[in-house]
Amino acid sequence: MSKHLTFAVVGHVDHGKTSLVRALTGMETDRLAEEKRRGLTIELGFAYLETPEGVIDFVDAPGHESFVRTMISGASGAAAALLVVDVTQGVQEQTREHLYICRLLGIDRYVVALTKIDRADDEQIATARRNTLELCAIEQQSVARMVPVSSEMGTGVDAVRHALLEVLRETPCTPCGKHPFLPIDRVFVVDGTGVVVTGTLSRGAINTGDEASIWPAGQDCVVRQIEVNGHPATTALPGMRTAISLRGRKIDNLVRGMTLCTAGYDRPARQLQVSVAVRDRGYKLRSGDSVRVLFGTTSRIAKIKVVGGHLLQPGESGFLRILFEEPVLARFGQCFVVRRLSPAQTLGGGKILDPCADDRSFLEPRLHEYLSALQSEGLEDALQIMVEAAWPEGVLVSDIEVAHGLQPGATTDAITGAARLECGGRVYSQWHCDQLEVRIEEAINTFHKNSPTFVSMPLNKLMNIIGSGHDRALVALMLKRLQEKSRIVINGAEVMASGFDPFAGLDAPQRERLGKLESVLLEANLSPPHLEEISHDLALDGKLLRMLVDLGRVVALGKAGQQKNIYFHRDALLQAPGLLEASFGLSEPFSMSDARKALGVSRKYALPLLEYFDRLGLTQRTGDVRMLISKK
Ligand SMILES: Nc1nc2c(ncn2[C@@H]2O[C@H](COP(=O)(O)OP(=O)(O)OP(=O)(O)O)[C@@H](O)[C@H]2O)c(=O)[nH]1
Ligand SMILES: [Mg+2]
Repeated sequence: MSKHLTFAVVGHVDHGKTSLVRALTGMETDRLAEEKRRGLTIELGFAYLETPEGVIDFVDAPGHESFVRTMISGASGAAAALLVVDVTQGVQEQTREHLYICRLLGIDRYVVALTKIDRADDEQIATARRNTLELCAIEQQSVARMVPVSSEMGTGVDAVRHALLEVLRETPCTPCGKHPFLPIDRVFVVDGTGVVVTGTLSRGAINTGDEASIWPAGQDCVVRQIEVNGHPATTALPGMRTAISLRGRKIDNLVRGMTLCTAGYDRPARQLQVSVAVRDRGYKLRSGDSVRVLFGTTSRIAKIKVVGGHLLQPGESGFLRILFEEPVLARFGQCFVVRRLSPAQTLGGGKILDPCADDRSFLEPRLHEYLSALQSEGLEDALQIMVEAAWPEGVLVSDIEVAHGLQPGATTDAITGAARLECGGRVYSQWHCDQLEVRIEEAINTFHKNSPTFVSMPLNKLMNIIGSGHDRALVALMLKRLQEKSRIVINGAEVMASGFDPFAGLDAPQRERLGKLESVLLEANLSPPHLEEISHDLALDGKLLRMLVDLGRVVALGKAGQQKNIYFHRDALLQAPGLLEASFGLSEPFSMSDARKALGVSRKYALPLLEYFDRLGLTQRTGDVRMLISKK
């Protein structure tokens, strides 16, 4: 696909922007009757020039000071500017303001057209050239191409075209990426086609048939047809002037300022965090000020808060939190302009560093550091600050993707760098996770120390000790890591330190009683005595019995729904299925009384035993009979 570059055509009112676009392209961009009558551009105009090397798009902006907002919405999609200066007047107020705005919008490729040379002498042309160069120097813009032209006579038009082409040639293609973001600058209805929206695609590719969302109208719609520069296309790429006809519900109330995007990726927010530079001649920015904020084709009144202070003086740079009444949709890295409400004046601008800053209170202590990292494109550092500040909650992967303009899926590596860990769709700081791991191990060891006769620690107890703020999935992962390092043993809902010897804390008489208890139960085989019968003889301590149960050496059984107070030795239980198999094989059903005989026990033991085998899946009950289940 050939190259595309959009030029914003900017400059003071009446300096000849529309005439130059017409001379370059043969297209008339002043379409409104009022524009024709007053000889004044009011709305954005669109034209293009097809060349063998690619397409140059023009967004013809109005020059009148009353329409600066319209100019901003036109220029915000452009990657280059054609600055028009009438040599008979030289640099004027909107020449300055437009160039300044272009700089704020991140435009750094220019062609300057010195127009109306048919009405000026050489000295006027030389003065206009000098003044313009001075202005460009002030605005720190290098303008390599400055072309004298008369749109009226046609002189120099080819030279302007040539200069534009050179810029096109020098401009690298914009990376494509996913998730289109199209600030809408025009909406109209075409008979037989329906609703059409246009704009300069600022991110991602759009294909016919794609599903899209229009924000804030919220309608889900489908891209029916795409038109790029008057030609049908199947795909539109970033940087292209794009017209899209839509199919969908409730798309008849769309207006400029809305954005076509992918549902579920971009997120509207009431707060943005931005870097800002205040215009050096002009006004201060103060926390609490109401201002107009413009980005893409969006223009809203909002309140500002200076991050880490109250005031930014003219010429100063800093960070702002911008608070809107209603949510707005912005994207990471998008440029914005901030204007005074009355009298309307451009105060400054910068870049949107956090397009969804609604829930960022956790970042507050490190906000300046975080925004500084983002401003200097230190994504790695910014991510690290974010996840550290978000401990112990962590940050959703999808939040990180949107906040930092990352592509979903493919960026997992970037998100989970060496110092971060992903678990359950959230990202955590590795350092904090390591600390958590240490705390978990300490908590288990402390439990063993304080409760030496407990073989293991219930996980619920562990969760209570390490704090409820931790996600269970993260704790589970830390436990798994400890288990992989053979530091702990997990047994169902219980956990124990690997090196823990539950018998180490017993004194000699306790050990003796424990040994006796085991041998009594073992000897009793499948008909163990009732506890009361032996507890007196053994001076039995409930803790000792529980230890054997926790260790799995003794199993407590009882009738379904009743207390489990019959204690079998594990080794005795292990023999039982073999006894049943010897009597009935795998195919012969047996009743309770058959089982009693085969096992040599009374009904009191047979019932809990068979129910236990049912639970283990060793036997299967059908009515009054059971069968052994083949383990093959
Ligand atoms: N003689 C002469 N007149 C010109 C030239 N370019 C533009 N004009 C005239 O200047 C007037 C303003 O031209 P436009 O092209 O409408 O100016 P503009 O910058 O688009 O004005 P706005 O969009 O309203 O800011 C018109 O009457 C044009 O005919 C030129 O090169 N030579
Ligand atoms: Mg015009």
